[in-house]
Formats: sequence, C-alpha cells, structure tokens
Amino acid sequence: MTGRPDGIRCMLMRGGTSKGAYFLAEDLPDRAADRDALLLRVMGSPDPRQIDGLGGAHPLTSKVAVVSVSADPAADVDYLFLQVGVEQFEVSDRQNCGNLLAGVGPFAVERGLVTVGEPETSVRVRMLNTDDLAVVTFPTPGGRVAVTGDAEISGVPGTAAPVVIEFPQGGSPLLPTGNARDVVAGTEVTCVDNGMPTVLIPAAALGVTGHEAPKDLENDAALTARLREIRRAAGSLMGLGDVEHTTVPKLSLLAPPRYGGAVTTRTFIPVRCHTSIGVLGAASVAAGLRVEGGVGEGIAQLPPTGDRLRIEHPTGFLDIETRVTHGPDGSPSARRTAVVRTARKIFDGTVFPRPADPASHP
Ligand code: NQM
Repeated sequence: MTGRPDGIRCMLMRGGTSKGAYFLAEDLPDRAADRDALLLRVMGSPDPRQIDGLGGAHPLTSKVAVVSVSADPAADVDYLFLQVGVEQFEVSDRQNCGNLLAGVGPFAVERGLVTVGEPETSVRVRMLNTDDLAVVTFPTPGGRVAVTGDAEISGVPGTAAPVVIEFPQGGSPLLPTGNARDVVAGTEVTCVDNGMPTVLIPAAALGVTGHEAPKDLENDAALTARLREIRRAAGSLMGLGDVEHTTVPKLSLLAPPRYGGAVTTRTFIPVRCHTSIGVLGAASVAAGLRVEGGVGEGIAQLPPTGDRLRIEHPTGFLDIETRVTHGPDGSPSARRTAVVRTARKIFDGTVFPRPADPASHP
C-alpha cells in the first residue's frame, strides 16, 4: 500500500448514469476483508445518508472501481467492481457494473496505465467480477482525455465526449435455466444473463403498468414483497443459490414502449428501482427480448432489421446493439454487444476515510 498513512489516492468519476470512487489496486490493502472494511469507511456506510463519506445515499452512487495493469495479454487493465452497501455493512464483488466501466479507460489514461492514442484511445478491460472482456474507446485529442463532446445519454444533464463500450462475447449460457420461459412463484418470467443475471417479468402480471415512477414502485409494499419472492425462487433456478443478501439477479419489469422504443423497463437492483437502467442490465434485457419464446413477446416491439434496440426507462432511453443467434438445437447465444456512454472526472485527490470504530461495527 502506498500514499499517506491516513489518506488514499482516489478519483471520483461519473461513469454513465452512476458515480463511483476509482482506485488503483496498489493503493488499497491486498486482503479483501481489509479493503472492504476501508471502503465502507470511505463511502460512509452503513448509513442511509452516507453523511460521513463519499457515497451518495443510493446504490447507484455507492460504487467503487479498482483498476490495475493486467497480466493477461488479451487485456490492458483489470477492473474489479465493488458495490458498497448504503445501509448494509456489506461490500459485494458478485456483480459487474457497465456504467462505472465507462470511466475505467479514462481513469487508466489519467493514471498512466495505458498508452494514449491520437485522436482516440481503446482500452481492453478484463472485468474481474465476471472474467469477461470489454473494449472501451474514447477521444484523447492531444494525448488527454476529452472533457467535452456531443454525446448525450438519458439521465445525465448536458453532453460529453462519447465512450463506446463493446463486449465482444455475450453471456454464457444466455439462458441460465435452459428455458426461454419459467414459471417462478406463480409468474411467467424469462431468466437471462448477457453480462448481468436478470429476470424479465411482464409488468402487467404484477398488476402494474410498468410506466410508474421508481419511487411509487419502491413504496408499493405488495409489489416489492412479490418481487422478493420471485427473485429468491428465480435466483435459485438460475444457479445463484440463496440470493436474499446479494445484488443479483436484477428484476426488470417489461411494458409496451411509449416513445417509439422497443420496450419500457422498470429495473429493481434489486431493492431500489433504478432511475434509468444499468448497461449490462440493458444488455441482458435486449438479448432476452430477442430470445424466441421469451416473455417479451407480445410486449416488445422489435425493429424489423438491425441489432440496435431502444430501451425506454424512467428518465429516457438507452440504445444498445446486441445480436442473438440460435444454434442448431435452438439454444440462443448473444454475440457482440455495444453501447455509447459518457464519463467524467469529478475530482482527483486524497480521500480520508472515517476512522475505524470497532465499538460500533465489527
Ligand atoms: O448493469 C446498476 C448501474 C448498475 C449496473 C445495477 C450497471 C450494469 O447502473 O452494467 O451499470 O444494476 O446495480 O450502474
């Protein structure tokens, strides 16, 4: 571990529609338990307001990226995503995050981990949570990460330089239960994993329209109890074990599109309802909609040609390209997935974690 004994080098970045603290792996303790205990103090968890740390009192702003040069010849950098609990004394590496991934390439340039291109740089990222590869490409005029640009993503004000993310390989298997449809806790669902284990559920099957505001859905006690029941049963069917205390699978309610897209979504991650949709969550929804016999049939309106789909969400839409092919036995698999995000460095400096308090926390 390097740096001042009481402070740690840290960059706060917006990645897509999320925000997180980015660290070099060498600046954090090697032992996962020590690292996680430190990150809870950095973010100010557990506390619903995270008042004493960097966290923004929502799972989407209580995230950490740990980045290092990769030993894998197929990658430039390794990226470990950590979800830091807001109210829970918990740090999880069981999910990936495609939104923070948007900041990983620019962060690697800022920290001198990769060779900078002109006029753009491509960084090959090994995502340690899922052992998948991504390629992140962004403008670097004059050898510096572009601060401005004309890309606009729903859920973020203004415009910024585009960050193109490509996943050369889809999730495997795409259908973790082996079925296009399963009946789970009395409801027909499609369980899909194109980078993020996700359960697709027709909103109408749960007595909602799927167009409600996230807060209204979160405050619907009957709905959230039902979602919890479906999630536990689906998680076990997907081979994820007991998912009561994990952040995967996500649940995505599907409804007909209202603004010319393919579908409307309300995604639970899994307790809070996402204010937009995660990148890999959207990749899984997009692939799930293209699976023959999935629950999206009759709800989604797929464009007749092309790989691109527009997924509507509470604050706009996300355009994503995914191709699904069906093998000779009919089993589907996802090919290349691509999406445009933006990212921004907010501060670069030293974070001072709240002191350890063994009296109040283990
Ligand atoms: O699905 C939220 C987010 C995410 C994850 C979540 C993400 C993704 O919006 O790739 O980006 O699902 O917990 O940051």
